[in-house]
Amino acid sequence: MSAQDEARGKGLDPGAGHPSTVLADFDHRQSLSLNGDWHIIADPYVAGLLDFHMHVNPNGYFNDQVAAPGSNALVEYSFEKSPTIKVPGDWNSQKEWLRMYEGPLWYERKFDYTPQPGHRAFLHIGAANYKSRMFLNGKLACDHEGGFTTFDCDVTGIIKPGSNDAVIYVDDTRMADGIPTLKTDWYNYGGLTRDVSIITTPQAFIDDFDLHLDRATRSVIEGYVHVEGAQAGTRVSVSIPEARLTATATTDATGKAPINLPAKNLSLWAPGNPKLYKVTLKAGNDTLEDDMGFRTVEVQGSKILLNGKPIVLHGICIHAEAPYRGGRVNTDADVATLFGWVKDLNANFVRLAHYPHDVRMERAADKLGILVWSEVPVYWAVHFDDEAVFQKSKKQLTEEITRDRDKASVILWSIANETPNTEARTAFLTRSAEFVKSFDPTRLVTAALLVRGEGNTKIIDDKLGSALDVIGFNEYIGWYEKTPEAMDQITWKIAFDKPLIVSEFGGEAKAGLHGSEHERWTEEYEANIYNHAIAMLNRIPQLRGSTPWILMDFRSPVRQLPGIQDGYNRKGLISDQGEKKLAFGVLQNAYKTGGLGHA
Ligand code: GCB
Repeated sequence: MSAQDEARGKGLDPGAGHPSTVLADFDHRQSLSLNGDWHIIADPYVAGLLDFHMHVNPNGYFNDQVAAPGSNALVEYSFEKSPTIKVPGDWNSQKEWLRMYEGPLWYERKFDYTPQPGHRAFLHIGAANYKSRMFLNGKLACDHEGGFTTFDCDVTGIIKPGSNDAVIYVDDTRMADGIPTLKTDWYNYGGLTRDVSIITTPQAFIDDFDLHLDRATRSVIEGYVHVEGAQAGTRVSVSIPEARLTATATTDATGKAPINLPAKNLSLWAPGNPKLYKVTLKAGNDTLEDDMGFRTVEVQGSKILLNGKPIVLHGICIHAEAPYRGGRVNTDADVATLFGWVKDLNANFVRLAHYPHDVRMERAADKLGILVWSEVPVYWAVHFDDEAVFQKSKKQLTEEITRDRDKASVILWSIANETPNTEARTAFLTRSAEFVKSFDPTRLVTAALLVRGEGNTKIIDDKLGSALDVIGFNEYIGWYEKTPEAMDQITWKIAFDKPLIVSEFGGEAKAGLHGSEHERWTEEYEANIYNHAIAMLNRIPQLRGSTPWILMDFRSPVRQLPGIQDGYNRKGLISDQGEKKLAFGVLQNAYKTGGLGHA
């Protein structure tokens, strides 16, 4: 049991707890940034929450007590006198003494605020890895679990005019029953890794909407607008001024207004035409704008159709690892660098592995015409036989989809990566797939599966494939097994008449290390893997896409070889310092000539 659970059990958080919400299109809302310096206290013994007999400490750090000058009061901490780090930013990258720290850590900062009458305020957290607890002015605002999904805490009742004091407790202790679980091939960057702000909305406001082109005719925008706090019968409108389109509707008792907007002559969003329209949503006193593309995506037999036409996805995997400086991607500059490389590669697709990324990534993909595979960190051996773990994954999927269903670039929701082929796993992930299809029927469901082998035959017959629209598979011939040349002998047996995406392949190379194409760790060896893999994978007739592993080298505690890895997974086409390796050119050329996958 984590200290947070212990505290919850002891009454700090009785009853149903303090849930958070997710505000759709939050990045177009009026907001006050809380980025900048926050005081921190690392608290491995959870002294800020629990006393010496593990009872909830009513004088916990969330009160941010200060002993009055000259008083003799006993206060054994001081945010004021504690060091600061930057938000957004993980703590490991900012302080040498926190480099390997995993555990609870407190953040504190003050800010001025002027509440607007008839408005609500939300504390917005772009991401807090992994469990977090948000306090404002000494009061608990919300709890959250999940290190990569965005969330918002309603602080309307506790924010005040003038100075406010925010205290946030973040615990990145890895948990067996967490999502992800104990072991991952990426660094467990702890803390407030993305933007933090206060968002202001009217009392009744649009908190969620889904507006998409219908698949059948591609000439109607359908979906709904949800108005939180609205009375039944509230008038809602959706308009696209540039296309002279407006639809109106009224909310039902649940706050939902169904939208049906005939839209015959829209310029459809696609990689060659990343057309975004300004969309204006209104409900009562609330007006919200968004920049949206309209397109359809579907599967027909073993083909993927974008706007009714077959498409080949020339992609690359990306971790949310910031180029050059390390830590998590959380700035426009990080995003521009990554997508600059994606464009240079002649790619039209990215797999945002292995968890939801900063919203800037999807916004940039929308603008640039790059298609997106988005994933939740149901990675490797999570506890598939635990219902509570299923509920956690469902919550992460809900948060991810609620945030990003307004982005045309996102076409695939991935529910898992490289999970063990067991009955419990298949039952769990079949439920996930069903949930995603009901929550967002407009996109496709996928997962990255493992491949099995019999001699030179590679077989894709994992039962989970039946629950997916598109089958992703990872293979590492030439790296974890056999040699690059062995790929020339491989034949494929695929049990499904469905589109396939090779969601990973590759090998490691240290940038600048040269040698023969048979010498592991050299750029030549990695390029050799790519050359043989491309030829081998092209023998799969229903291969509709590829996202080799990976665009850039990234930190990982399981990669220890001194002088070569030094704590980094080196399967990047580019080093963490921006040096392109030979394999980059191999893939760039394949994508230029349409040489990987079939329409
Ligand atoms: C995989 C994982 C990925 C790893 C990669 C590797 O299959 O999905 O997260 O980093 O292999 O390098 O082994």
